Amino acid sequence: TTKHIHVFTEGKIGVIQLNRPEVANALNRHMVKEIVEQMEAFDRDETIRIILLKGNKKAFAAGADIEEMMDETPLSLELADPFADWDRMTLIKKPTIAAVNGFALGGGFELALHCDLILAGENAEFGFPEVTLGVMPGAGGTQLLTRLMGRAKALEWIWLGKSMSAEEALRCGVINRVVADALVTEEAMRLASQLADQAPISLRLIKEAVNAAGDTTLMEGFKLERKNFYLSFASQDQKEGMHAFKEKRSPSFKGV
Ligand code: CO8
Repeated sequence: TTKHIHVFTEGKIGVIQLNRPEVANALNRHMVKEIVEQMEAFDRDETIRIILLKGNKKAFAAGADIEEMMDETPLSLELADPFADWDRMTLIKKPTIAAVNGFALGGGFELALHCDLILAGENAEFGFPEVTLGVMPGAGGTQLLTRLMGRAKALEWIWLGKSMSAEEALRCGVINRVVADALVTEEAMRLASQLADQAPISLRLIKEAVNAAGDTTLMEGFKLERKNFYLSFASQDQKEGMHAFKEKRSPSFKGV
């Protein structure tokens, strides 16, 4: 049983809805643990192919819970090691999508950035206000945003603690799509279903290879890509995909 998230499935899509509306979905540690544990459970669940995270109309998540954080000390943080749970997010193998309405700030923005794809409503706001609190992003924000938009822009945004609109985030390559606010969930579910029809093993091997691109030399990246390409030929779905093409029908992928 979960306290701060609401979990449900729709077909092959596993949905995690952040559910602390009274504090704009501010993330306390327990909530982050619940999110990660549910992502891992969906990752292991053979009936689930795509994981979708969403908030509510007002906020995806307005950051780490400031009340919980205010009395921390360097040592209490070192011992609690809150970022160990965030590291677990980077190990999720299935595609993850963040559907963002309203605020995605601080840790909330970082949570979205930990997802593979971000779809946002036109009035969504992304930003790192940590600097205004006398701290800085801690759950990967400086690294993830810089990889997406480059050093100059990332520094400016994070230094000023300013929010960017969904349009700006789209233009800077930080998010994938902007849609009308009222259509965010619907469009995210549509995108998720399209992905759910693709060969799961291909999606998984592609995610690993694309992630390596940000983190390795070109030659190492080519090698990993090639190994994963070979590995895809171990799947029944490779036979199914190619036979379906020959037989002029749509493939039906099983994830094996
Ligand atoms: N933490 C705790 N409570 C919050 C937070 C938060 N991050 N954000 C909002 N709330 C609470 C408010 O205190 C308020 O509570 P109450 O009704 O009891 O006063 C309630 O949510 C509603 O918020 P507002 O009344 O302020 O609503 P507005 O529409 O006026 O404003 C905003 C919404 C703009 C989102 C505003 O609430 C705000 O600026 N919030 C703080 C945003 C922020 O600074 N986030 C960054 C936090 S630092 C961080 O994320 C570090 C990440 C690294 C570690 C991650 C580990 C988990």
